[in-house]
Amino acid sequence: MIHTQQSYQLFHSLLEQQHIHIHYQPVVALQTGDIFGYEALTRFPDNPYFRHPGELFTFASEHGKLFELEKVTRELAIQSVFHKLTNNEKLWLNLSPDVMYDRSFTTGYTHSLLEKSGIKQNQIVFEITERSAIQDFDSFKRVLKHYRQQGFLIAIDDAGAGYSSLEAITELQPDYIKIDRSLIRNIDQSSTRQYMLEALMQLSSKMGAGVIAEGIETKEELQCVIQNGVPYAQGYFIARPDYPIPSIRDEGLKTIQQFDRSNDTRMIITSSTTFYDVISQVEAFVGQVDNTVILLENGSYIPFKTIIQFVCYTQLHETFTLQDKVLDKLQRYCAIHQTK
Ligand SMILES: [Ca+2]
Repeated sequence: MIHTQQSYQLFHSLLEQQHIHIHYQPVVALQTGDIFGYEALTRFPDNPYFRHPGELFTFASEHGKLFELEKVTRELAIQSVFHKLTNNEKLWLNLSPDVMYDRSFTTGYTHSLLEKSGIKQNQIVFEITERSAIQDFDSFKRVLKHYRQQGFLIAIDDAGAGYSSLEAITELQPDYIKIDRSLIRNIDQSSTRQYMLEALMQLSSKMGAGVIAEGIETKEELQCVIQNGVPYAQGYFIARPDYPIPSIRDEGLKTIQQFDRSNDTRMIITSSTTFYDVISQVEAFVGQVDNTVILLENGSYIPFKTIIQFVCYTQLHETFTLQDKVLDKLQRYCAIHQTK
């Protein structure tokens, strides 16, 4: 009881005397090594009652102070970063579902805070933590819709850590999926973890969500996630959370920039590229999926590459002849499809 009272006093003094501060951990784009944004993480001085942020947030939640604590940390996170954040960079803010339900969260002070700081809504990603608190997906989806309509983005934290995260991903259709560090640890040595990553990558690409691998601590883990086509990553090997905002560690940057991408399927279409060139590239790509087949109901199968060729040719054959230069036509073709 005494312990609780002292914890309570400490909690309030942390909040009121502004002992809480924010560290920022970079999220890096794995194709280029550019910084994609930062996750804001709560920090406070060493003390006998709260050893790490998780304990502080649990205490706040148990004593009805979570909203207050998250408000302070969110405001600090925006205030301490705004003069450093470029237009292309995003800011990930951890948020409990409970807080998003709270009416006073929706009153728009986040807006006025953003207006003052010059950060746009679509630079803010609410990172949903503590999925166990999402009891009712339908009502939570309505809450998220409210934020989405204002331009905010949504990420699911700790994906792959348990069944509930898969449910959250499919139900909530987030803009970003953060792969839990438990799945990333030693992923280079575990084919099972790589299969799980692959499955999450497929799920996210079907839903148009970006994937961020969290907790990268070794060069081998970083190489493995690049190899698996993960677009973004964060972790100690790339940069530790810090303030002022840290840059990417040399070793991490080197690993990203020197990664051998020669096996990647990519092509640059210039004004002299012909449709034949594009088809050749597709042929090269389908060579990589030689063993994949689509099973039919009657027990027969069609090779996956045949399906890709079929789709390509039928969609494009009326638009192009093989000798056609494609850049201009392709741009028009794609524009037509985007507006549909
Ligand atoms: Ca997080």
